Amino acid sequence: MSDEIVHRVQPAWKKNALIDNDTYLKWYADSIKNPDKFWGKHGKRIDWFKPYTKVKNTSFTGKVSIKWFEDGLTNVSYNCIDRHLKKRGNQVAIIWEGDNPYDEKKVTYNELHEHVCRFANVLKKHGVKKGDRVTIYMPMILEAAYAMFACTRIGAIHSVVFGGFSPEALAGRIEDCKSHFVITADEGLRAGKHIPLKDNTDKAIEIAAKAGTKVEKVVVVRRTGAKIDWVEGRDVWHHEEAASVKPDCKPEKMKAEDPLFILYTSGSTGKPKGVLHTTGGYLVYVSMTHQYVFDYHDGDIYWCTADVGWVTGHSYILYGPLANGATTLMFEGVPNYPTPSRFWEVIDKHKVNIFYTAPTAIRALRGAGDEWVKKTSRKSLRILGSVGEPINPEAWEWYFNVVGEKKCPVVDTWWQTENGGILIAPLPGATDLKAGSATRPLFGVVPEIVDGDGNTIEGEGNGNLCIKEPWPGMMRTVFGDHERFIQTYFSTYKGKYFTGDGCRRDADGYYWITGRVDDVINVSGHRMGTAEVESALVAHDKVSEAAVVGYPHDIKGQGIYCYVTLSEGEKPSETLRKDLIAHVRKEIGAIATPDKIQFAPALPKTRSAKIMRRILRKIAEDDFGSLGDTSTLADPTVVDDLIENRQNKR
Ligand code: 6R9
Repeated sequence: MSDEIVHRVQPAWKKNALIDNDTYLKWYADSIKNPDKFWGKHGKRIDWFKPYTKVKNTSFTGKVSIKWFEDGLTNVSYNCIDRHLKKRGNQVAIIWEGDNPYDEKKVTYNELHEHVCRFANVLKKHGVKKGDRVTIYMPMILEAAYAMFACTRIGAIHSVVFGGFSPEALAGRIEDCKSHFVITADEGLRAGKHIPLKDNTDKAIEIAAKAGTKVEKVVVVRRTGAKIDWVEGRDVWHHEEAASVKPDCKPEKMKAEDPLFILYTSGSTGKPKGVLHTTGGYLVYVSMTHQYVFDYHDGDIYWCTADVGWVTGHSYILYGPLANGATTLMFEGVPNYPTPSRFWEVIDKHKVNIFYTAPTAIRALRGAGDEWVKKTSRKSLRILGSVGEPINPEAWEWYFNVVGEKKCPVVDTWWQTENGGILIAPLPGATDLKAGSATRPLFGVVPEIVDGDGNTIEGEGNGNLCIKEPWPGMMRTVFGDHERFIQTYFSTYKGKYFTGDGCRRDADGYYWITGRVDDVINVSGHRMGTAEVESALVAHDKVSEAAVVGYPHDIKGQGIYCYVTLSEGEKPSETLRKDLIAHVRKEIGAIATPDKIQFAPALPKTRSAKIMRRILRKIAEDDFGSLGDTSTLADPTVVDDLIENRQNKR
């Protein structure tokens, strides 16, 4: 594109950079030519109890099987904690910054070791065994990190559920992986507001029990001291239990392909999928990408603003950085509390060098005005990162010019829950930047752009993004449903992993992600299946049918637009609209709050009764001049009513 803005690598970025452009090109070529040799070498960046002799054993066809380092034995908790103790026992591992700006804690690697060992022993004491699923429903507090590491230490599989999800959503996730253990807190705290996590957990456990999954133990961390209900024999206090067990716990020797964690994510159909990641390949991949994408050097203070409930929190708050012996910052609060200066104040307070956040936050803070940024120093900053959704060039430029004062490279990192770690991103000392492009693939990643008919597009072009070759950090299966894994990711284009994203490759070989091409929407960086919102709506007794689409939203990236057809005899009203919004929040959580609800007497359908979403998207975008062919509709007149009553009139 002619209007693209290029920012060349500055001499200062190159000076101490780990990777320059020649190295990138050479390593990339090596990684593609001989993956066994390349990963055989880089697999040694983590410690192994028993070294691997096999590196790669993978197939993207047939039953799809992905194994890396399969005969090696290792442990994630050992690699992220124990192996650093000799050299950096007294170095701060995690800086915790509370919701309240006066709350902070610093935990050294020695202290982290003891906290994690105690937590692991608490889990063992209450019957958690290797391979068991443990659901973690926590606010952004240190104990969330201890709990995750404790699971990895004893070989239990954690399933972290974002604290913003509703009891119903939590129950579904407990049930799906048959998790008999839950770790939670009395309450969470965000922007001064209290989130009733234990109360939600109690409700979720009841729902899961009705569906046949019995939760046996709940470990409760005290965060706010709020009054909560207590089930004797089932609920235990973390602080009491942790004080009662030994401060040491031997890490379990895990096979490289033993499951590490499950993380539920939304797709275009059905319930959220339990994405399963395993041990060895995942840790090699996240530690390597953390080091090179953020040009991480010993001593850097690193801050990723994600929540541990999302994959970014797993890979780039905890596992990647701590595998590298970093100091990582964990933030309980939100970007605009108490004021829109919060991020920049935290950066100054803790001398943050590397800062990684989401476009939705960047857009919101840009909207709040430059003065909130300019009153802070930010002189410690060296690298800025972005993740979660496409970053529009205006937001990118603001991040670069105003936040980074033209001195810090912006690394726009494209990847997905399924990927484990970053797949496409610039390297600070190597890659010229273009605002809005995730630039080039990382080592071992072979992107392929495919058209609607499955033909590969070479060179410049636009289409659907696939990945042709396996990489060590990728998911291995959908928990409990390998067939769904094959169907979802490997059946659209045979032998290729299909990402669900659209993408353009420019003349320089740079990748520009254009957003999802399926029925997944991205609201403030949170991934949501439109089908999930639809099924929440039709679960309401006054709704007979619903269709949900995304529309462009200045701050959130996409907003949620719902077309709702009411049951016979029901009448549209403001009260019902509010009721439906509350209903969706209850079923899924606040992140799924509908932005617009349009009562529609009928939805546009083809003669084979398929809802024509293309038309609904256009109307939601207030772009009904270009509806395209409507002649295949069973009843073309429904469209007139939809246009007439559209909610996004300009
Ligand atoms: C890590 C994460 C994945 C979806 C992905 C894509 C979008 C993420 C992006 C991006 C453009 C980026 N996405 N990073 N789009 N540029 N740098 O966000 O995982 O929650 O699974 O979402 O997010 O659409 O397919 P996840």
